[in-house]
Amino acid sequence: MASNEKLEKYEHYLNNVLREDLRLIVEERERLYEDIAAHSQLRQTITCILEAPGCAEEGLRTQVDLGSNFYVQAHVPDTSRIFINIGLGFHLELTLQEALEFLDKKLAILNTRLADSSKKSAKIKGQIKFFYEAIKELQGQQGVIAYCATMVELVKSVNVNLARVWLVSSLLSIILWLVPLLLGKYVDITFPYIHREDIMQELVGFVGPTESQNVDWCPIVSPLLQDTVHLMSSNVEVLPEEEIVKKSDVQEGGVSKPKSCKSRYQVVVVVPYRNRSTHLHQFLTYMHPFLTRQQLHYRIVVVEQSGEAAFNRAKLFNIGFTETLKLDQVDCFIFHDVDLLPRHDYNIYACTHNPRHMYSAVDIFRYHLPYRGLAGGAVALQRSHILAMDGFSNRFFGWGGEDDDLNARIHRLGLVMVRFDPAVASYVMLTHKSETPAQDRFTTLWENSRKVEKDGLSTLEYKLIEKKEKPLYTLLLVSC
Ligand code: NGS
Repeated sequence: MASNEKLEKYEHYLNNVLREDLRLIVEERERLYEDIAAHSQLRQTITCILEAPGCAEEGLRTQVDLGSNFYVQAHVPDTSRIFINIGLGFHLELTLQEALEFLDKKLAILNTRLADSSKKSAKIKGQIKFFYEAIKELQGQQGVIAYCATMVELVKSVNVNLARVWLVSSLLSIILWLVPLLLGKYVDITFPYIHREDIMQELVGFVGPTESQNVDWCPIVSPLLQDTVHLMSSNVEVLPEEEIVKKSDVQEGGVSKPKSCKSRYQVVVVVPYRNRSTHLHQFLTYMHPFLTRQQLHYRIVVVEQSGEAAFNRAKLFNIGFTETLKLDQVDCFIFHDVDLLPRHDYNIYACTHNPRHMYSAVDIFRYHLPYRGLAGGAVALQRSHILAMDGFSNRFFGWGGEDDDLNARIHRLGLVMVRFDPAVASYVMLTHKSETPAQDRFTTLWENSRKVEKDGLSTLEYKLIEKKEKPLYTLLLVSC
């Protein structure tokens, strides 16, 4: 098929089939959200009536909407029964208890439908992206064909030195190919962020066997999340240890989980550390309430490097991973610098299907990323992915490069790194002296990209000096 014919066909399918399917699914999701909200509200009203003292004897005083913002006062003498709309215009008279049971079943069905339609919409979005990329590629090909044709016409029509035309046109083509290549690599202009409304469906719900069995699942979106962002690097507070423990109900080892419901996500936050006690205190003061508001079941593990050897951030991650698995069989790990604080509660600290670079915007970069493949600061990785890529490299002593090596490992696995919307994945970095980059980091990176010998969890060697469950975190004191 000629490429412009193919292009037309793809564009038609994208605009008339896929976008239409997506519109219908989005409408269906909105209807489901409305339905869920209406049923939840009714459930809450019935619970209130059941719990209100004396309501059964005195009845219920309420207001009825007559339309156009006119209300009349009304009195319901008998609140023991209620008419429920069961669909198709049928209403059923039920006792309040029966109505609650009906509403619970109905809400469960609506939530299952919502999850189905979220899956469908993710699939269609994937297809749209695929066709969009294919169209871009075809348009690129057509551009090159058109450019060559113009050059041939030019040569034919003008009587000039052919060798010079060839030279100039080759130079022009090289520049034309290089500009987008360089822009794409160093400037973050086209990175596909996960939008805020899609975050919940991108998360993978791993829960361990220790999760309480006799309470309900926590809601999909935690009701404790706060929408306003007050955090700035200048106003990060520190609280006494006991106050943090009390505020977030933290157990020994820096473990916490919701009391009233079963968490949907279990996660371990691994923090590499040396000589930054103020930052660690600020981190713990901020992160415990933050993770608690997200209704996560989590543990904070601090891996402290002792001795004089240069700091080896990635090796500390390997140690944190290995030692934590001896405590809990957790499937989701977040490897996190001590000086980074997330500004937004909707930046949920659970794993996504793909590895995730946690920040899309940081105050010190004026809320822009320096380059597209950046994997520093904080990443969320599934246990299976960590094992498949043999963890991190142990060979990066000193500042820099180990995160670029991680990025290469992820690519070698055939995975891509994702990020949340910058409005959500926005961070503050606590101020500190900038580090001197390690001289050999580029050599190590280069060697690692070509090497066949193993380097990672399978070759990890370290000395565990102390392993202790402290009130706010699990400490691993190690020498590398
Ligand atoms: C790159 C480093 C990364 C580092 C990133 C951002 O140059 O390790 O800068 O650094 N890679 C190498 O040096 C090979 S930052 O601006 O956050 O200090 O993460």
